[in-house]
Amino acid sequence: MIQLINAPSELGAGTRGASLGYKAIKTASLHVDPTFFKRYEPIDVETANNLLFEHVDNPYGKRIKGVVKMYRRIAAQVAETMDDQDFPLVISGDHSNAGGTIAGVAQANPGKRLGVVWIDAHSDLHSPYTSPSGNVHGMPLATAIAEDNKESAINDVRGTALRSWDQMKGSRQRVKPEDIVFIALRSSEEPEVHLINKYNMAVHRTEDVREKGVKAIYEASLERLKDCDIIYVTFDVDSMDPEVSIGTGTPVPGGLTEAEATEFLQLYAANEKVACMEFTEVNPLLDDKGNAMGEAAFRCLKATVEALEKRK
Ligand code: B3U
Ligand code: MN
Ligand code: MN
Repeated sequence: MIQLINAPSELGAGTRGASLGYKAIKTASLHVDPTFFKRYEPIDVETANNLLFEHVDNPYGKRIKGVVKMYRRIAAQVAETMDDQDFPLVISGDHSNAGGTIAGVAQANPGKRLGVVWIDAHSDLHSPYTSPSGNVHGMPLATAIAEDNKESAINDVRGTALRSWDQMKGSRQRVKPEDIVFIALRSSEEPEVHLINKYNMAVHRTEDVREKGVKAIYEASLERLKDCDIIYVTFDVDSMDPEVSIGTGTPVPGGLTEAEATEFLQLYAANEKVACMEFTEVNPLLDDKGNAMGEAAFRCLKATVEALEKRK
C-alpha cells in the first residue's frame, strides 16, 4: 500500500510558505481528482513551525534545533511505514525534511545499501561550516553522508548548532557519497562542488537530459546505483524550470519541463528498487500564477502514484 506522509515543516527554508505546499497540492486535486486525498489519505507528522519566529539560535544553522525535532518525527513515521511494508511517499514543506526521511529509510533497512536520486536545482550538500545562508534546507544530503566538509569551512560555527548538526548526522553514515545521483542540478556553491568532485558523485544536468533523453539518464542512474539494494528518490519542485516552478523558495532558470519531470518520476516509481519517494518545496505564497505550482505538483504526484500502483 502507498502511504502518503504529510510533513509540512518549513523550518529549513529562508522564505515563508513551504508549510502550505501540501494544502496547495490538495486544493489542486479538488479540480482534477476530487477523491484522490480520500483514497490516499496522508498521515500527518506533527510540525514545530511555532519555532519559526523564535530567536534564531545560530546564523549558520537557522532554526536547526527545530529541524532536529522534525528529523526524529519524520524518521519515526517513515520507518514505521516501511516496517508495515507500506511505501512511504512523503510530501514535505522544505527540503531539510528529506534528511529525516533518509534517516527513517536507513533505520527500517539495516544492512541494506541505500542509493539516492536527488532531483533538484540544488545539491543541498552544505554543512553549518560551509552554508552561505544558514538555511538548513541546503544541508540534508550532507547529513545523509555525515559530511562536515570542514576543509571548505567559511563559517565559525559554535554552540547549539553543532550539537544539532551532530544529531542530524546520527551515529553512522546512511548513504555512501558515491551512491548519490543528481538530476537537473544547476546551482551549487564552491564547497558543494568540492564534495561532488571529491566523491565523484553522478551529475546529470538539464542539458544532458535534453541531449540524451529522460530514459537514458534514468538508465545511467540505475547503472550507477547497481550495487544498491534500495533507492530513495527526492523531487524538489525547483528541479523544474521557473516557467513551472515559480511557487517555490529558490527557483533557478534552466530546469526540467513538467513532462520531463513526470517521465522521471514514473520511471522511478515503476522500479522495484525504489523504496521511498518525496515531493518538496512547493510554496504557494510565492506563486504569482494562482496555484500553478500546486497544480503541476499534483499532476506529478498523481502520475507517480499511478506508476506505483502498477507495480503490484
Ligand atoms: N545553496 C543555497 C541555496 C539553496 C539550497 N537549497 C535551496 N536553496 N532551496 C543555500 O542557501 O544553501
Ligand atoms: Mn532541495
Ligand atoms: Mn532546490
